[in-house]
Amino acid sequence: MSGNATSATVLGLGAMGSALAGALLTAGRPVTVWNRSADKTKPLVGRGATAAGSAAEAVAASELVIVCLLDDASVREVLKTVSLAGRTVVNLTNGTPRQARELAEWVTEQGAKFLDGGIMAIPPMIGQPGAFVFYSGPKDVFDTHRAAFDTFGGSNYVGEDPGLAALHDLALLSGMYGQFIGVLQAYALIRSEGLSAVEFAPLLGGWLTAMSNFVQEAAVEADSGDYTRNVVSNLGMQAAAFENLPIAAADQGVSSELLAPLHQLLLRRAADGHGAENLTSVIELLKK
Ligand code: FVH
Repeated sequence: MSGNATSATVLGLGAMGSALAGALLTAGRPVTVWNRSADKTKPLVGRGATAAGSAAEAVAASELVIVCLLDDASVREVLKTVSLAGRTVVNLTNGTPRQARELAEWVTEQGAKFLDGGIMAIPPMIGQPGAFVFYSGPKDVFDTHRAAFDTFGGSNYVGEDPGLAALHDLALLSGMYGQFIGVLQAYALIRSEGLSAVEFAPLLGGWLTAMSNFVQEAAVEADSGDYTRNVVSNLGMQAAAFENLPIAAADQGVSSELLAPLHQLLLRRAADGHGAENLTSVIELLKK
């Protein structure tokens, strides 16, 4: 095997792959990089990285191969051109649990070890406090390379099943996009009267913080399936109040399409006789 214990190869030098390679360089590790568009290797070469002429050459350079491409299809496309035997492939490309499990199986068949990961950071956060990455796959493989992973941010190992990192990643992103939906709708409503979103922002931030207990309270109910305890603001009341959101939006010339799915679920759950429960009981309608 070529390379040494502390070297790493990074396939994919988009915004995130470049940040990952940069963090490894900052930590003093020898790094070999490859990108489909070769010009993106230049800034990293300027910092000491070695640019490989092909993905195969890059994979040959290090036992540890970090993959950060656009999506599962691009990962498959690149990996099928290289020899993976004896390598450890760590896929930090965003994907689904099923994609991770299928890729794990294929990579293992090629004679390589595999971990999947989910990056919970934007590129400038890599190597900074607050960044963290989920990993799943064989624990001994995670332990072997943990020091390299820690250069990216916190390393959060979530289990042997390779699909679990993507599951955790997508669950957090679901929460994030749910919050983004609310923020976008709030600002569209405020702007419909020409008011300043910037001036309104502290009110919104404070309100979301005040409501953040919901995260923990809903978790307890989601686990137990009991939505009847400590009911303060019941679902029926909230379904009725929610009605005003699309009506007001229409009056203000604002679309309510971001709100419509939750509105429909609240109405269905209330019609099914669960109006006296907590709003969390909508989860029952999300289960298939
Ligand atoms: N950037 C972010 O905020 C998020 C944070 C959380 C994790 N995501 C995921 O990270 C993956 C990479 O994201 P990125 O930000 O680096 O994305 P781009 O800057 O668009 O770079 C894409 C790279 O993928 C290469 N690529 C695309 N298709 C192919 C292909 N068919 N064959 C080979 N390489 C391909 C592309 O190459 P090039 O266009 O420069 O030649 C870039 O290297 C991603 O899964 C995020 O969801 C980022």
